[in-house]
Amino acid sequence: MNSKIVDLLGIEYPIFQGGMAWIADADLAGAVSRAGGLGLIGGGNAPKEVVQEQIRKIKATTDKPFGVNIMLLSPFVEDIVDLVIEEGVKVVTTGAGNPSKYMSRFKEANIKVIPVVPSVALALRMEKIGADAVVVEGMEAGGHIGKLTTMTLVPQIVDAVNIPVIAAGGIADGRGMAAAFMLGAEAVQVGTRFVVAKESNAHQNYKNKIIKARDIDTVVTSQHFGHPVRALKNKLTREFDKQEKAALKEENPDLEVFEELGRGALRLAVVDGDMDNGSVMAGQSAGLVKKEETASEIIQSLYSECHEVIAKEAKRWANI
Ligand code: TUI
Repeated sequence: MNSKIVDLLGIEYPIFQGGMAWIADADLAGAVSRAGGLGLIGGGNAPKEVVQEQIRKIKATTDKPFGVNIMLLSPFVEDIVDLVIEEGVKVVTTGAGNPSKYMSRFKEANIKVIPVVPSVALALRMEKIGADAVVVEGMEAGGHIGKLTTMTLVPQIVDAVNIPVIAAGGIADGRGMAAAFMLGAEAVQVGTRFVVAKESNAHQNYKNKIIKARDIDTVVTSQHFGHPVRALKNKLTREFDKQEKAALKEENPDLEVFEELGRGALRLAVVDGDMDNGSVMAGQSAGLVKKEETASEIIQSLYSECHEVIAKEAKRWANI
């Protein structure tokens, strides 16, 4: 198959691994890149030295293209922008905000910039200021999300912009990947299925919780205050719900409660395996994720299933 994104980045398969904070380290991203996808190191809220170590580690294990995801709400965002330029990183994705003020520096450094966008307006703005492509992420995704679904947002952005679109949110197998291509995407980004990759250092409890998850097991917290986040239901999400219900009744709710609840919660789940008090971020596709596999097996399975279902469907339409 041909894909503008494969050509733009020099990768083999039109598959990105989501730049998930705490999870997307050099081991996972390196495995994805070596398998022919685009591995991304998730900057999250990590300080410069930590991300630098991961960048140096991935460079030591592969010559294939990789990228860094810059989480724009990070207190270290300025440092991480400096870092990707200093380290000669070739691809940057951004999330959780508008990267406009860094764009000229990225472009001067010849970095391919691929912002994650939750709306047509932001996609248009990103195209105007020189983004090379956009990741269009629907609210099926895990972690911090926008309001629209992948099914409705991808085609609207495909119609609005001329740069390539990478679809994200809800894609965990070849059927979802094929559907994204039908909507006009040039590539897909997959998060939740890569959390359970063999090379992923996420705590085994985290992986098991995703593998056990059913269709209805994710919830969105902080819908009304702060940043909406999709995660697997647990004691922490129930506590968020309780605090939200209380806050909705107040005239001047104390939003610090939400900051306090969220602080350190992702680390608690990913590193310590605390499935009660940790934030077990995962997308709605968790119900589709059934087993631990290598990154290479995941990419091969996505690609071959996608090919298979497209060929099968084309056959059904061939004589019409
Ligand atoms: O960023 C993500 N997913 C994330 S970030 C994260 S860390 C975090 N944890 C708790 C609260 C907040 C962050 C966990 N998961 N995905 C990409 C994404 N970007 N989703 C939504 C957006 C987004 C939202 C608003 C992108 C741009 C945007 O622009 C607003 C503006 O300023 O125009």
